[in-house]
Formats: sequence, C-alpha cells, structure tokens
Amino acid sequence: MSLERKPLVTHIFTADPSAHVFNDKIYIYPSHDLAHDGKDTDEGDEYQMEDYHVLSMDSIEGPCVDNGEALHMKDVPWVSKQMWAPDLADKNGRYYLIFPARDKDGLFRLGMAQSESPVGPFAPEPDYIKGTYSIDPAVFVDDDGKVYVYYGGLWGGQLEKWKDGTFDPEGKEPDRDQPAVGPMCAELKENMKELDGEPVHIRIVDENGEDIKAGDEDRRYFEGPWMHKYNGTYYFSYSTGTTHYICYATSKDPKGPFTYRGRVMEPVIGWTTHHSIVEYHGKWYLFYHDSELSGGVNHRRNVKFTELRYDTDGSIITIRPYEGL
Ligand code: FUB
Repeated sequence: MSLERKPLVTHIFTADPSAHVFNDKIYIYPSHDLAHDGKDTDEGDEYQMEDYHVLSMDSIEGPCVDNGEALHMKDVPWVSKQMWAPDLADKNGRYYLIFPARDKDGLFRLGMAQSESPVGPFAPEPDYIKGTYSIDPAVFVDDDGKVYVYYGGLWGGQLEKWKDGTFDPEGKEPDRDQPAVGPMCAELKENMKELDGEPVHIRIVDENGEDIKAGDEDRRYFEGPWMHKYNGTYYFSYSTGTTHYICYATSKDPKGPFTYRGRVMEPVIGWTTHHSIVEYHGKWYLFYHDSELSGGVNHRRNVKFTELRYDTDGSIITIRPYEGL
C-alpha cells in the first residue's frame, strides 16, 4: 500500500523533510519534533528539537525506515538548543549535514557535520560556519559542481534582525510597501565547511520585475527555501509563513532574481509548511509535513510526500494536500 500523503513514520514526530536520492534510495533528512506541552510563541519556542534521525525508503512505495539518531546536540560544542530544519549534500564521496541551531548567545547559526554514510552518524565541526546566521539551510549542488546554500527565516528564525549583516535585537520587517527581506544565498568552498565569499540576499520579483513587497504576505518569502533545477531553469520554492503557502519563483541564474510563478501547495494542517522537491525514477515528488498525526498540534508534525507535476510551460501544478483523500 502506497504511503503517498500519509505520515511516513508514526513512532516519532518529524518535520521539515529534505529529500535526496543516493544509490537509487530515497533519504529524508527531517527535524525531530519533541512531544512536550509548551506554548506556541512568535519566536518558535515550541520547536525544541535536540537531535536528527535520517529516514530512508528503498522505493517510493515504502516502507519508510528510521535509521536512528544521526546527530545529537550534546555532541555539538557550539549549540545551546533548537536544532531545526536540516539538509544534506554529497560531495566527493562524503555526506555533509548542514543544520541550524541556536549558539550559546541564543543566535541561530548554521553548522556542518559529516559522515561517510548518508544515514550518519555525523561528526560535527567544533564551531558554526563563520558568517552564517538564521535558519533553514537548503543545499543545492549545481551541474558544474558549485555548491549553493539558501537559508533564512523571519520571526523565530531572526532573519529580519540581520539586515545589515550585524545582529539588531530590535530589527523589524520593512514597512509593508517596501521590498520584503530576501532569503540568503552563499556558496560553499570545496571543503564544505566555509563560505566562499559574502552571502547575498536573493530578490523575488513580480512579473514586472518589481520586488515583492513586505506586506504581500501571500507571496513574500518567510522561511523554508528549496532549490531544484527542471529543464535548465532554477526553481526557488519557499514558505510564506503567515499565509501558509508554499510558493515558487524561477530564474536562469541560481542567485536570481527569481520571478514569482505561483503556488506549489495550499496550506496544510498546522501553522508551518516546509518542503523539498526531488526527482526519482523519472517522476517528481514533493516531501512536506503537516500535523495530522497529533490532531493539529503545531510542533508535533509528521512528514509526508506526494507526486508533483509540471504543466507543459514548466509551471508547477498546485497541490491541494487533502483533495481526493
Ligand atoms: O521546524 C522548526 C521551524 O518550523 C523550521 O525551521 C521552519 O521552516 C518551520 O517548519
């Protein structure tokens, strides 16, 4: 029986799935939600994750296997709490897990840990990647071998507090008629442990080339970036946070600007929506989460997948996650 649109595992809560294919198997790198009774806040205090488990599937039919704990925050010297949405890249025969967490000063940073196996265990670097901040890293290895990391999230993810590259605890989103805060993009060096040059803000523009505005909550970037390439075009997809959509924008350049194209998926059960897109055996799949398993508790989520289809003009056909179920 297919697992499509069903929780992939039910023995733990999982979220923020980053899916990849290695050696013909599907590997999923999720957050591991903890089942506490704490209250929701705008800062995301309810997302108290402490470790990572890697899930895998021998085929899209399933079953989905939990390969156990792959990294715990007690083994990462710079982390104080909240290991949020991770991603992974393979490079030169090794597997690099990139993850956000709060450092000892309470600032979100991005860290790296590596392994010779896609399921870990992962050996962390002693310090976070210099020059990084905020959350939700998504790594994209381009056809020419260049490695890009897209990242950033508003509110709990602190992105709006870093507008000029230094941390301002009072930093706010721009006025509603001003360009929205863009996600970040940085290149990684060959060693996968350092940024190669200064990170840049990614611009998301409308069909007239005008920046999407901060008040345009149906379309502006909030968190949860993903990059994939389809027919030579770069597709940048992301969550709009407060309006709970997954949207996408396209470009011929991995650093944009990206032109807004539409919605990948309508809202799911639960406040957050977070996804990845991967090709497997000639079909495309959206991995995502909702809070079905917990009956709607925002911080007790479960990962799922469904097929993603393109129209003939390359646009993504919007997924309505509960239609036909
Ligand atoms: O899982 C914690 C946070 O919730 C992630 O970083 C966001 O993308 C949202 O899914």
